[in-house]
Amino acid sequence: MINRENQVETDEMCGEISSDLLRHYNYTLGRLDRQIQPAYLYKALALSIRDRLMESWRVTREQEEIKKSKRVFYLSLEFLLGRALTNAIENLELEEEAQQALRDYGTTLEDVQEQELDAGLGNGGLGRLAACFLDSCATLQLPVTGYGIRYEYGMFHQRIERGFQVESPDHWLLDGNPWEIERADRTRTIKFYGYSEHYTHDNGEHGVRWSGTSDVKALPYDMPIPGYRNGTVNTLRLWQAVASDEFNLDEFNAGDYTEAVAAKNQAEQITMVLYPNDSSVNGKALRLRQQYFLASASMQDVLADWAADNGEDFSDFASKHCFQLNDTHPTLAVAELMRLLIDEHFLAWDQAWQITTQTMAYTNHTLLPEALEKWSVRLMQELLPRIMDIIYEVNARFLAEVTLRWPGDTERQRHLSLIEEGDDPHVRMAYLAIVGSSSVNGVAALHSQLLKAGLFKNFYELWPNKFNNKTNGVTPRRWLAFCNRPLSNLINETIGDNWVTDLDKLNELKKFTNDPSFCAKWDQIKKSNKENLADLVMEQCGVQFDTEYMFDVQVKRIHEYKRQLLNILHVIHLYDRIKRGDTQNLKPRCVLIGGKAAPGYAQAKLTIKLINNVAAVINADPGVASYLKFVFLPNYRVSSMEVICAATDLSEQISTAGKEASGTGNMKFMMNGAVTIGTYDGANIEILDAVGPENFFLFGLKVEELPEYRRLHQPSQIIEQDEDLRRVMQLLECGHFNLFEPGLFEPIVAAVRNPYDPWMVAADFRAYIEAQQMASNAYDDRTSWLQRSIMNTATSGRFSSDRTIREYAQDIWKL
Ligand code: 26W
Repeated sequence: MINRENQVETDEMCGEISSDLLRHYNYTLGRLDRQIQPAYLYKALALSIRDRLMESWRVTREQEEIKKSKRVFYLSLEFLLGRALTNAIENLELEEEAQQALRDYGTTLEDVQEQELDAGLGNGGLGRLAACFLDSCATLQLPVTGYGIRYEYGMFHQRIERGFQVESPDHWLLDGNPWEIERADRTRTIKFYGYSEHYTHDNGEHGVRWSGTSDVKALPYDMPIPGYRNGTVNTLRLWQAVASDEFNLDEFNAGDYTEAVAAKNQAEQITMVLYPNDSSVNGKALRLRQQYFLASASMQDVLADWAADNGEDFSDFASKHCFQLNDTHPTLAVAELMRLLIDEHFLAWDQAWQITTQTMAYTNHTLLPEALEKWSVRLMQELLPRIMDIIYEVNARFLAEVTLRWPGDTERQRHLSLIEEGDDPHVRMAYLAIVGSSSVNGVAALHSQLLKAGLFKNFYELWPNKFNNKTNGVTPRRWLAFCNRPLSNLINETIGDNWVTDLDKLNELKKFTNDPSFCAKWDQIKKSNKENLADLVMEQCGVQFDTEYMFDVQVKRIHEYKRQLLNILHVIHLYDRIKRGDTQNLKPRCVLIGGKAAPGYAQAKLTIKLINNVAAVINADPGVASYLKFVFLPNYRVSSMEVICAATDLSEQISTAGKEASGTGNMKFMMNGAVTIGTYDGANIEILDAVGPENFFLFGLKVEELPEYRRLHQPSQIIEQDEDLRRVMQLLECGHFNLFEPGLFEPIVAAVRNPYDPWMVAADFRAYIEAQQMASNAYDDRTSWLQRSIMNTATSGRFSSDRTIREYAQDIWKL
């Protein structure tokens, strides 16, 4: 056994970055290249930086063990981390030294960071939120650990062929991941299949165990999560599935060794790929396996630590733990914790239930009915029989409570039941999450309101105190300080650098909206950021963006509710105005749309095709070039947003009211001084409130207006009566954008003309066009636009994830 005293301190182990870099390049990576290979230079630098995280990582862990304070576990099927290198370097304040070291190799940090693949272990907002939260927890020095899945393949790579989205696998681990540490000693065993076996303990009591299972091993990999210049390094633990040696024992015994080894694949498939569905459920058994795999591995991991210190005494467990469920995806943790406490630690139901409900907390991220998870009882019974037993018992006891509250109200019982009855009964995962938790929160004020009034109304009546709001936020480190160095330097010169961990300080910028020299610098920085984006657009799309034009940007997953279509209609309208010579007060724009469509979502994929076809017509027309450019930027991801948000003038947040739970891209744009054009939806409402209506282009129907408008909605009549929309629809319907692909866009035309269009595109068209014209006019008056831009940054303090996490820590986690 080696004593701590005998171990060399990291400080002594690490020399200069430059010598460590060389050592890792030659020895760790074993490279003998005459010419330095950029990919290996990145890796050697990453390893040198990781060395510098190690000591703080160990100390953070040890201090937590000593303090024995309450700990929080953030359970999520998705962590959309993006790149780690610059983030780690900046957090450790090693930028200068790293740049210095790289100078010897004739390169820069900016170039080397391009070698790192994004860790794309998430779809969009929900996964990126989890990453921002981890950053804030480390910065606020809170004892929070992330638990997730180490997908072999992350979010697919998107490329565009003939205007269509083409997906390819994202094998991000192929060249290894320098940031992770394998922890084989913490491997867990996860049960599947089998049956519940009832037996009698020695003391005569009744017990249940889950027998006859096919087991899979869960092997954890830890990723360091550094706080901002504070010595704290928290942990994200990602589980990988590995076949157990006993896997397919029968075949081994039958002597079919090679067949049996080959069959290990099945077990290892569990963590092979991230499901690319965003806001629509996929009922595949493999997805259910992923969810249980994460829940079981994580709960076992926590209980093992507890039992090591406290034996079988669970009396203090609830006051020392909190599990935050990122949507319903990890909700089986509720049933799994019950199972472990009852079957393996022999607690009585009531004590186990008290611990479970006291420690679990659930965050809802969507109101869309198609995104609400339901699992077939039949499937669950086969795959997770013991878990299904427990869910049935939770439900029976819960319905008894409902009966007490509303005697004889069978209608209400049916509505509240965790089981949706029918030919093929399903478990309602959101209901399991609500019943099993002490807190249920939405992610923006409006969204939390709508949860109480609609989706979860019955539960709200039953338990009003469980419900609360936690408006989302984003980390100001990645989303301002690091991705927009020039702007953050200017802010530092002007008001000092405390804003990085206290974003409300940005308020002090308000004073400078009338300072001409400050405004000129602000303008200059935006312009140079726009040049960076223009370079990216040229490289990716072959289209020249002019930095004098307004940069009008919508980047997010492609979904009908987000209404990229409305944006396209506006672009076609501008094109139509140019072609008919109505250019009087038309101001030049570069419009950029980016985002991935779920591979099975035909309408979203067709929307991408339409963007590309419209863009091809516009960009090929020299008569249009002095007013309008339009591109679809392929493979939108975290690292592209870092370039995009710093360079945007106008941020498009145009969802149908009541559909976007919060939005977080809206906050990144705002922080970087973009002005929003948006609907009264999600966190837009709070952004509008913070920045003031004169600095925000609001348009469109409000949630409370929609039902009435839906009843009377006659899109074809709107089209008939609105000359601009009529002309736009004519261009679409006559095949102007698909001359050689007849009929291709019929589903899109039909969607706009559908009287039951859920997204109300035609209804908001006129208001949108008018708001766009106001934005154009405003941009034309550059001095006042700059003031608007500065005001957006200055009032973005509320949208720091530090604020959000403080609220979670206080109200839910009780840290
Ligand atoms: C089960 C398939 C599935 C996968 C992901 C269903 C639903 C989802 C998520 C709810 C999609 C998502 O990312 N939601 C977004 O969460 C963000 C963070 O709270 C919000 O800002 C977005 O408004 C919300 O759409």
